[in-house]
Amino acid sequence: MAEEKRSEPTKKTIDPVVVEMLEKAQDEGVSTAFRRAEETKPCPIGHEGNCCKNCFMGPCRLVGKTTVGICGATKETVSARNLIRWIAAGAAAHSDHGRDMAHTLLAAATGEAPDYQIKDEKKLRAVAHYLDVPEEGRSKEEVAVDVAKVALGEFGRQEGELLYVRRAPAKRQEIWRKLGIVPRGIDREVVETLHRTHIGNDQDAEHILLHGLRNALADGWGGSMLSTDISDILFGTPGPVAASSNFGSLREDEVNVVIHGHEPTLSELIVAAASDPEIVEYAKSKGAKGINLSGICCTANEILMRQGVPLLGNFLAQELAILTGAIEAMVVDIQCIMQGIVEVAENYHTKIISTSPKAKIAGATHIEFDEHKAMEIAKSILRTAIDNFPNRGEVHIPDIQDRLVAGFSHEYIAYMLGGSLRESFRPLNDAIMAGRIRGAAGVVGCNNPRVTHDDPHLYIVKELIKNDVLVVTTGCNAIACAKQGLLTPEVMDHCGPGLREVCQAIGIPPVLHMGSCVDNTRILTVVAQSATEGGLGEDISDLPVAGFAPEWMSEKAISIGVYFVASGVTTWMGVGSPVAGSAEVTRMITEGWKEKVGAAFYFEPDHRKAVEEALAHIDAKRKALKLEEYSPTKYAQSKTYLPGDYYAPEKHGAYSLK
Ligand code: BF8
Repeated sequence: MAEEKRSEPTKKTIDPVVVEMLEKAQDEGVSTAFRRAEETKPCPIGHEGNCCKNCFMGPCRLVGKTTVGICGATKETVSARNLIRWIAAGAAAHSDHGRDMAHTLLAAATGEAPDYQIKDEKKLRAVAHYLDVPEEGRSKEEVAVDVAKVALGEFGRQEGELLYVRRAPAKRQEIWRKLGIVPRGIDREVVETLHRTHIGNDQDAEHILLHGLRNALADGWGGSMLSTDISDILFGTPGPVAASSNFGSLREDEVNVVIHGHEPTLSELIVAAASDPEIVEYAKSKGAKGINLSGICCTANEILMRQGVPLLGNFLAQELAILTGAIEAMVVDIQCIMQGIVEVAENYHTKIISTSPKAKIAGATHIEFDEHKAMEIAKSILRTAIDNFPNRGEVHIPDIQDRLVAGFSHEYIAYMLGGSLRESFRPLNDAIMAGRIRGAAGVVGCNNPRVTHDDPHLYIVKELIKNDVLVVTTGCNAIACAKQGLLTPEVMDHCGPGLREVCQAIGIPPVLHMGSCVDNTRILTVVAQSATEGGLGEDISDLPVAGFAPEWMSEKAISIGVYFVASGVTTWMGVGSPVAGSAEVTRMITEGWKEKVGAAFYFEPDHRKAVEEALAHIDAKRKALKLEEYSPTKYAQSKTYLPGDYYAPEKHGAYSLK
């Protein structure tokens, strides 16, 4: 065992499984991101956005007496450039994912990818409508070919406006047009960000940041939204599904395959292949009872939402899962995959299998995915995992598991609120107007070992529901919530009385899991429809809503945060500010953006303060709408009623695990 100072795992996480596995890592001398975060302090200059490395006269560090770079670029210019480069990279990642989904749809519709089908024809026809593709009297394949081609055209569009911009409320579109920030083409805005931030180009911070808004919108109302829609067309629009979470979902007597990354194209096929009798028999021939799938990061969310596959853990759990010694293969594709997993896997029998032509990892086994022979490749991956089962050594699976209900697409939310004859957001608006629901918040985003793992995520969600704020969640926040049982209907007993009444009436948890990070666009659709439904103003910025990414770390999180702000949702990012070095840029993205797009972009490392500010913001929006002042004692005050008086949830069984 390596000689090292024993740290206190409890300060690193609030997840007991992670505590247990960090102890094991320490005992076995295995390096994890938690330990590396302790050993590698962030560069204080880059951390605050004061480092410019866009040319080789530098990098210029704008600290102390140095207030400008060699070219004369000011702190404001450098800070703004750095921020919008984050947006460009985040938007590129989401949108390239969306592009791949469009290619898969095209190949599925033409029969070139026979393992994929159009599972949701209703959604296909709805998307066709948004993309001006005629659908009446045409076969689903004909429509799908055109939908895929128009979608691909949106990436390379040079002029005009992205078609999905029309899905935003009219008033919001006007704001964007007036500011000149309607995205013209998805790729175009990313390229223009890189161009503008090249040495000697755009040097007015405010002007630079305006393009940042446009670039982020190209992600939210472009690449990401297309990605979600096409995933639904190919794999089905999610509806409620019960499943489990955390490491207790691993099985000692089965071949454990963990799917990690982001694109559902491969993972959906692996799920299908895992129940193929030939593959199951093969697993049995190696001494296993079967194949047990689980997921990490957003792939986990994708296959949970549609297939009920358990969530093993969020971003910071990926290395720790391997330490169980119980995983035969960790199959990865793109994004949020730590290079560190290969080194951890060297200590155990786990095979890391990379699959994307875009992402190889030195030391991993590469089985390249090709949608044209998807099932064959999925089976070959599973056989590789099965072959590894006899190599297992000692296994340590923490006996902790929680239950969850996920699958809340915006389509399902409209259906559950309005019923099949009148799918609608009207009841949501009515509940907000009546003050039963004080407001709504999206709590999303990553893990970051610079803060106590899952703590800010869960604190914020619990405080919000306690204060009658309905929460929608995606990404790694959703997984954090799942692991704490916050995605179960029983949690309604811990929320404010008004919100509880609404949850009881509909039979939903107060925290709704809406999917992966690209599925944040489902939240955009909810707020857009809520704003146009009537009674809560005319624009998204009128709504009593807020956004949070309490443990953000990725460029994608910045892009998401900014497209929410550009859409009118004031958003609080945790951890720290990448533009802290420039008071002027900080002012521009807070007060400045509030004036321009009606919403501010805050970086607030104190999550307690962030919640207080967000609740005050929600109340101010209620006041501006002339709604009745929120009161926590207005609803459900009858002392004769206790939850469970009339109805015993345990007898119902709808949410219980199989
Ligand atoms: O896209 S929340 S750590 S997994 S970046 Fe990554 Fe962040 Fe998790 Fe999904 Ni999103």
